[in-house]
Amino acid sequence: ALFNFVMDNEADVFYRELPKVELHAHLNGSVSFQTIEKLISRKPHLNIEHGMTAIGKGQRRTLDECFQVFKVIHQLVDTEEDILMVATDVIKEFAADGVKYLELRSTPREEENTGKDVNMEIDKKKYVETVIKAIRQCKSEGVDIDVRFLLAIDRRNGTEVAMETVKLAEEFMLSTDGLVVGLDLSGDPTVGHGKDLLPALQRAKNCGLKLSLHLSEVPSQLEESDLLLNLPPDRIGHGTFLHPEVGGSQSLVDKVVQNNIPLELCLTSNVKGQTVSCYSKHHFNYWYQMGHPCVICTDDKGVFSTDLSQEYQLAASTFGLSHEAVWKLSQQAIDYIFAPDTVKQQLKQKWIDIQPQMF
Ligand code: 6MZ
Repeated sequence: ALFNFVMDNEADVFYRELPKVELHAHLNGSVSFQTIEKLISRKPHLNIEHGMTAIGKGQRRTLDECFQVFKVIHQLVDTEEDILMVATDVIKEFAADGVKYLELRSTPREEENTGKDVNMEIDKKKYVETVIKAIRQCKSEGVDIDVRFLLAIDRRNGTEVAMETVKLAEEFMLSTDGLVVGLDLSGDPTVGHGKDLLPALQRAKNCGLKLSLHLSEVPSQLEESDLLLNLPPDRIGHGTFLHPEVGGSQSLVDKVVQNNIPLELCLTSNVKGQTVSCYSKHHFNYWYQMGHPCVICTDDKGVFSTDLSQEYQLAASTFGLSHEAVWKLSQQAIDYIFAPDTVKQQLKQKWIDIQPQMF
């Protein structure tokens, strides 16, 4: 039973050594089994077990149940010390998996921690500062990964919190010398409506923050997706139900194609969260066949018991991609990062340096 939560499989050497770009990773969904163990030992009074924080091999949950899992993890990660440890561990784990550039996203949270130490209180600003601190610590330790940060807007929190998050992102974009590159819109897709968040998202765009929006993660969001696509966003998370074959529409597809908006695709997340019935039916196939920009991502590597190497291998084995095609896929992802062109050039050089050892 224990093995269930460690990792589904381990990817082959090619996929582990493949240099990779991760663009869709929620911090608190990316907490590994090992880190969860450390958190549980810090908070035994919560009576939380591993089975409550991850979805193991062959298991599936409804998307709704997935959101219950995040609540449990948030209970375990509620002090500055926890956030620092979680962020540091997650960054080092991505680096160990061959990820050379990572955009982490997380929802700024405030925690009162009443009844405990006064200095255990955390506000949203401190939350962001703590993630930034972890990024800087890893950098100073020489961890071989370039990490950027997206502040996440949880759609269930409505208009005002969204605007507050955008203002926080603006502040940090200026004060962190480019570590904060943009915003994510996420949270339970069945709660709230995108139209309430448009002013905040528009403001973010106007001040130079990049936008990655969860779009059509569940069916019947045609109207919302259409509104959000008019911004347009810089990248799309999931986009599972955009195309007509699954109840989307050709006009949504046309907007994505005309604006050349890359899709962040998370195979295991969608299969385990049951918005996609099996790997072979994943919409990666639809967009990839069309030659549209696609980036393979993990979403929540802890919750879904996976890593980026495995996701590349799953895409390759499901859709018959050669090693060369996989290499190209990981290399092209560099073009869709939110960091500036100088960073893209550095990464492209890294891929050139590594390539001869891979083939
Ligand atoms: C939408 C998701 C998500 O922000 O506390 N999140 N939002 N769809 C998904 N598909 C499975 N997976 C994660 O990380 C956890 C939060 O990320 C968002 C949810 O808002 C979740 O509470 P942070 O670091």
